[in-house]
Amino acid sequence: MGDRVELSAECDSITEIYPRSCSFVRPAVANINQMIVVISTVYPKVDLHFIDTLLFGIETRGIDAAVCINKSDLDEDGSISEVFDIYTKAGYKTIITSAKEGRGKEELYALLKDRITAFAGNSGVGKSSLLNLIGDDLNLKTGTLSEKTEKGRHTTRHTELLPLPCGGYVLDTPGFGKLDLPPMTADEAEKYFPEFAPYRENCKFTGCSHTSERGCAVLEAAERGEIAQSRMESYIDFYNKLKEYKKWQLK
Ligand SMILES: Nc1nc2c(ncn2[C@@H]2O[C@H](COP(=O)(O)OP(=O)(O)OP(=O)(O)O)[C@@H](O)[C@H]2O)c(=O)[nH]1
Ligand SMILES: [Mg+2]
Ligand SMILES: [Zn+2]
Repeated sequence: MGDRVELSAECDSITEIYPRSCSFVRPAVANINQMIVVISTVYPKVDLHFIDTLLFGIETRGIDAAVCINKSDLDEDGSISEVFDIYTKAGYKTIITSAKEGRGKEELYALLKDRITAFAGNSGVGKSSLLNLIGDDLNLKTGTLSEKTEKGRHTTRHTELLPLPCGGYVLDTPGFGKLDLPPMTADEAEKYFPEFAPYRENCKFTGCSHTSERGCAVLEAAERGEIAQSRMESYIDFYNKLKEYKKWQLK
């Protein structure tokens, strides 16, 4: 969803599909300039590793990423502020919303204005509900959660491109919970963790992998709490997984 095409004079067929400026397999979208990763800390509970995989994939496409923590009305144990700190510290614009109570509507609106944005995240986090909050007439179908698993029921089945009253477009996408890492060598992974940038020049060894070296400025920053522990763990996991990639998988 999101391809730019040329139509025949009668507008009944596609005569050309233009090259994509960026494209994703999950969610299946193209030519967007921003992706908002929607999280809920309860029902369904956030999986930080999955969120980091999503953000990593967005970074590799060179488009803007933002984080939206929804269902703030259900926050009982303060985990929203923990997650907020993790992604703010990582340099991502992070907002807190409640589609149920209308919290964060203005901030979300400001983020979407005049841009082409795709929403991404697990099923049941409230992507469609947030869009209904923004565009009063959208009337997107929203789902219930499975009582047994507290997970979403994959209510949105297809990606929908919606024009916004404030200017811009937004793509509502079906939720998903698993994602492969984009193919690259392990040494490239550090580029896609924006919060490493101020530190990586100061590592003792050139070619430092930031996974275990002595004198690694990135690991030291994590030690001091300037880089979130969960982000560091995701990075080390990605690095090790990418090391396992075979040459043919990098093509
Ligand atoms: N309490 C609360 N419930 C919410 C909020 N946002 C969404 N929900 C509920 O969460 C459930 C799932 O919402 P959806 O908007 O369908 O979630 P989705 O992310 O679009 O899910 P998929 O389409 O399956 O990917 C529904 O029962 C919503 O009413 C919120 O801010 N607070
Ligand atoms: Mg939906
Ligand atoms: Zn290092």
